[in-house]
Amino acid sequence: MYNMSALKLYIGNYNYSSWSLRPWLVLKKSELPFTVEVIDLDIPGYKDKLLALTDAGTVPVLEVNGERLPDSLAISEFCAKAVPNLWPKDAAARAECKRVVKLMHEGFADLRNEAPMNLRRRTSGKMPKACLKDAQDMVTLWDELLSQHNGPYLFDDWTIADAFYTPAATRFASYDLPRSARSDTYISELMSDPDYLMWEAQAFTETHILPETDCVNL
Ligand SMILES: N[C@@H](CCC(=O)N[C@@H](CS)C(=O)NCC(=O)O)C(=O)O
Repeated sequence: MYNMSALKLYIGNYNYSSWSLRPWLVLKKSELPFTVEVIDLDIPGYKDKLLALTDAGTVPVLEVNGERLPDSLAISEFCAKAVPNLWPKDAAARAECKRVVKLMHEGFADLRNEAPMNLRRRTSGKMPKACLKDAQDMVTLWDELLSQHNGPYLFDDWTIADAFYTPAATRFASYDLPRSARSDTYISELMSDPDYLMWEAQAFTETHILPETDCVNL
């Protein structure tokens, strides 16, 4: 049995590290106690620090009693094994939820690359076509799921899927990406979540700036 008081999550910058935000939200919702260590990304020597943590050379990393587990989805699965309710209870809904989490974990590359998470940013510049296509596909996915459930989340109650789509929701806000009224309500729900707001408050205090993602206009 794990000593749950010994969980430590290594994350990247609050403002930029979308992969870190996901398991951080899952850990908050799990109510498992954990501590956080920030590794400032993209400064000299950061990669060595990441590689000293795990061979993956990325954050997030969860330290559990001295063992280190990389990858946002693996960490989320770890939490879901420790506490109930992070996946839907119903087997069919759970399978569908895992499918859409996998979609986010592996896909929407153009949205991720062309509209990097940057919580401080607000712009309405023209976005590349491929990025708009990913955004449209995501809105279609959200609208389908929201119409099949009672909301406010993709599978009624909050699940790991909502953690995985929260960084994407912030991109719609940062880059003013087109969305339906239903998806707009969902985005607002995710971005007014009290745990998300705690994370965002940290991002607003960070002083590290990546010029290529922080310029005022695209
Ligand atoms: N599949 C990994 C991706 C993790 C990832 O790419 N993290 C970024 C930060 S958001 C990173 O550590 N980048 C390090 C680098 O660019 O060298 C996950 O789900 O955790």
